Amino acid sequence: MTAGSAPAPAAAAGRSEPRHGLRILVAWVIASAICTPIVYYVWGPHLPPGTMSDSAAGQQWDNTVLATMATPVILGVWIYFGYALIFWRQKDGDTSDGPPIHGNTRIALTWISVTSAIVLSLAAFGTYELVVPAGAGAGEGPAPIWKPDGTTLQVQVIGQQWAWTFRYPQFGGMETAQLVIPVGQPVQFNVTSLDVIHDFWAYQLGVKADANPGVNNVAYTTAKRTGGFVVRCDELCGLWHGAMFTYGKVMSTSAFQAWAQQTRTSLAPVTKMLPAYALTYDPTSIAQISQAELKLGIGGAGGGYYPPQDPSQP
Ligand SMILES: [Cu+2]
Repeated sequence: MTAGSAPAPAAAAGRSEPRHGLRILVAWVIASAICTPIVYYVWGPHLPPGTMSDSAAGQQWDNTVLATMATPVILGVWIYFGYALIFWRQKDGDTSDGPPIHGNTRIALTWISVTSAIVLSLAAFGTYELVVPAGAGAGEGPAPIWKPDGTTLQVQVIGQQWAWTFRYPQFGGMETAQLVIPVGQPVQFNVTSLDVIHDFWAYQLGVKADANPGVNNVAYTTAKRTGGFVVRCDELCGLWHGAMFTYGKVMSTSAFQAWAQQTRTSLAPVTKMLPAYALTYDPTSIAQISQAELKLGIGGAGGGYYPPQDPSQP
């Protein structure tokens, strides 16, 4: 309450101001030593998008590194802010300005070198992570520079308002509403659209590639374990954009082969009517096919372009 009790001797002494910088530094070092390993080891393995594929695992690793590097930075801001709130509060009745501070070369140099080191190392890390994991699960356009080793299973992803279909050129060009891939084999997604701009997002696989009409956009991934994953459209594409999702499956190699052969056989009559497999399609000719399918009484009410579902399939 009384203005003079504690600060008076300090003010009188002039130099006995506590070493604020050292206090903040000690608090920051202790907090960082505790929190940074927690972020890396405890939070990191739970960061999205998980580890279902190599591209997903790569993205999780990126997120873990970024979160770990951000931890001391955020703690520095918070601790400085908290310290300032507690110890540098304006005293009651004190309406004077603080002293002008300028020309602290040590602080300026430290600030410039530390922030430069952080930003440049992140730029190097980001570039390396784009190149080395061979595609990182993102669409690389029609002529990818970085490709995975080994034989790839090719799956064409076709977006249209408002559904995804998938063509398998290595299985006779069949087109199905089911996305099934084998575990352990590199998959090459060739992503395109028949109408507006969509975005193919297989979340748990860490694959995300724009689906543009007239464009073949290539993305790679290799699934690391079997199971289901979600496929969404991630580009606002019209009235039913929010309903444009489906579920995909990663199967064992033998189960995938069995599924693919069976589907190829059951879809054979429809496959014959489809346009030949191509990297992009002319939507005007597809509309004619759709009408022809309707006349023949095959295909669904949603435009007739979708192959009928095999009810024995899950
Ligand atoms: Cu869409």
